[in-house]
Amino acid sequence: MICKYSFGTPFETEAVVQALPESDQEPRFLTVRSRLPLCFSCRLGEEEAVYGLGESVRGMNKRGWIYENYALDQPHHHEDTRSLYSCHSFVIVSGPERVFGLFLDEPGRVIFDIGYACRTEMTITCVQNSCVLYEITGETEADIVQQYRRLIGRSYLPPKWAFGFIQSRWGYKDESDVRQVAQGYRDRQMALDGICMDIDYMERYKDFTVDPARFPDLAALAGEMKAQGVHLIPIIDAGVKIEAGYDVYEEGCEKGYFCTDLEGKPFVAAVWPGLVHFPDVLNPEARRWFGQKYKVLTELGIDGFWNDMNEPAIFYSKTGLDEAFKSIREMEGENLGLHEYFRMGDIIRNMSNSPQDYASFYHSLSDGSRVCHDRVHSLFGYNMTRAAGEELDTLRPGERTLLFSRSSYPGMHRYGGIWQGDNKSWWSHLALNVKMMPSVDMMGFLYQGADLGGFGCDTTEDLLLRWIAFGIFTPLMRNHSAMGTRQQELYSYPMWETFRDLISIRYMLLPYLYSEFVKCLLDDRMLFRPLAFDYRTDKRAREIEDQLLLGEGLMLAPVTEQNRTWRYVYLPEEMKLIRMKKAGQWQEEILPAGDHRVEIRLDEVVFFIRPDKLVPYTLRPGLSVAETDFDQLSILHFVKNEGEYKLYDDDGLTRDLSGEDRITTIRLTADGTLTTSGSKTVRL
Ligand code: MIG
Repeated sequence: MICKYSFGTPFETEAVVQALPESDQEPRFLTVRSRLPLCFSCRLGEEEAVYGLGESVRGMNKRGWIYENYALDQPHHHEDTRSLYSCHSFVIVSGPERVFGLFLDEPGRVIFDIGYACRTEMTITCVQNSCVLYEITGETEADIVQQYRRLIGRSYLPPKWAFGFIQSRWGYKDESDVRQVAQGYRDRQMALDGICMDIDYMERYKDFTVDPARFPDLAALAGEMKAQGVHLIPIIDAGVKIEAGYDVYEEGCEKGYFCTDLEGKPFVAAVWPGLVHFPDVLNPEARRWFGQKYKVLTELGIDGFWNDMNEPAIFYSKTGLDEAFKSIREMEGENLGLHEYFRMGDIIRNMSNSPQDYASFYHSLSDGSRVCHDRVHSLFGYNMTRAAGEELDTLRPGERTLLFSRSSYPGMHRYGGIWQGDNKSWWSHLALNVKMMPSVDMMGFLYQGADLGGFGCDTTEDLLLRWIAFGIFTPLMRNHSAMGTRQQELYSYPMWETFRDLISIRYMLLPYLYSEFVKCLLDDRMLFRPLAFDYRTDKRAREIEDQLLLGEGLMLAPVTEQNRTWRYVYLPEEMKLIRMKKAGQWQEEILPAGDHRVEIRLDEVVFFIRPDKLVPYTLRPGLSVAETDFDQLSILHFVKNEGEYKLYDDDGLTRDLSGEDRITTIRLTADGTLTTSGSKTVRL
């Protein structure tokens, strides 16, 4: 059951798709501590865990830290980081006596103190003194997640090819770089489905332009790549460059489609292109206009995009820069004490993503009113991606388009996926990737993943191997790295054959991964779950954060430490261990419930099958999703009595998901009798 309570003057975010009546009672789980500022509190029992907050640092259980939901371009995902790119204000409090969910639909700053000031208390502060609060009660975490997801609507479905391996790097500067990457993979028979094009493909970083010198014929290149099974995925940044003669800029000014300053003139900020205006994506007309611009690229055969810098990130604003210079000039000639010296550094650093800038521009809403950006800050990425998602549906009728965004808010999950932002090539960030998967899933962003190998800093071959070994299970499987860091293409490493083999496992498991993804989407369930959600009464399982459940049949236990060839794995029940080196080659062993010391060498993947579960796989994985055979299947299985699996499949492109013919039912009994009904051929 969901109860809705409104406080202050909430802003209509369009996160929620269900109209619910306002409750006339006081909230049941939260105490209203004060209305100015708007602050709620809730006692936390000793054994209660708090799950959620989507994209955020630390563990699956968020207890013991303070988080600020206010979209931020934050490349430092440290333990003490309070904000990342997205704002996901949904949590579940779960303990032996009660379980309930809280969703705070509020796009201004929301602070979740989860046992930080006081270990046994959670306080939630809405800095703008408004919010719509939803309290969700249910039997289990899964039940609450499902209700939450039905409240916010069905998740985005990418095309099937988006489940293939994607190579990316900030630094591919021209078509010969792109060709070289495709060839690097092809020559070594390593699977590849996409190459991301970062900001250098654009002409002076202008959205919806292609640099004619570096990419003289993008349509031809896209066609050439597609013939090899590779899709090109260009980046789109939030800011539109101010440049006379640039159509997007001129049209935007003329039609009043940019965010404005106090006086009503287009607001000026500086990002990669230099000075820019931001499209006013909160305005439906401007949103339609911006979304239609993607046509420039879809007409060239592009069918995938990633939206970046849409918190929106601001390096500096004109006013901020003037003020900074002024303050520094005032210091000139003065006796520069250490205090002033450090302040000088702060003045420069604080120019980026400054609260003052966010408080100094406005959105024009459809009813003619204006709202200060600060009030609705976390909605920008959502609406930029919504602009793209809505219009791509008309630009590419009948076909799905790959779309993922850096910043997001609930509601955006209907239009695209997300990546987990600028992580680093650190072992701790591999562990963070693992922990963030279920939290982000909870929010409805099923299509998600982190930059495999790490974005910032130099990676190492062993880190990349372990990261890929985990990444073969994440829906978005993308290797991405920052300019200036060590090359991260898998074929450039001495152990490239191992990388090739690990990736082949991904393609082998695609029928299961795709089927589970779509089934979770249709049922509003989570693909990745903490053990705590499925083994609710197992006290030991409730504290495990370095293992994950994937779909109905699998449990993962990745290695996330350097120089380790083994790890402890906890099995809440008897399971079958699968040790795989490449598609089609594995050893298996049945292990009893309890703790196990499991060898996991650098060139292998270990995962577990739960009792009476079947995991279909293809007998013929290809070098791309298109080349992969989804019809001739076999199954990994651990059947003690009887196992049944309903496999979902489709053409990977159509948006309509109905039709009984998409389901193949596979049944296996302990005596080895296999029965199948549906269109697939399945053999043992
Ligand atoms: O300020 O486009 O998160 O994936 O490679 C950096 C360059 C801008 C940040 C994105 C990253 C991308 C990078 N961008």
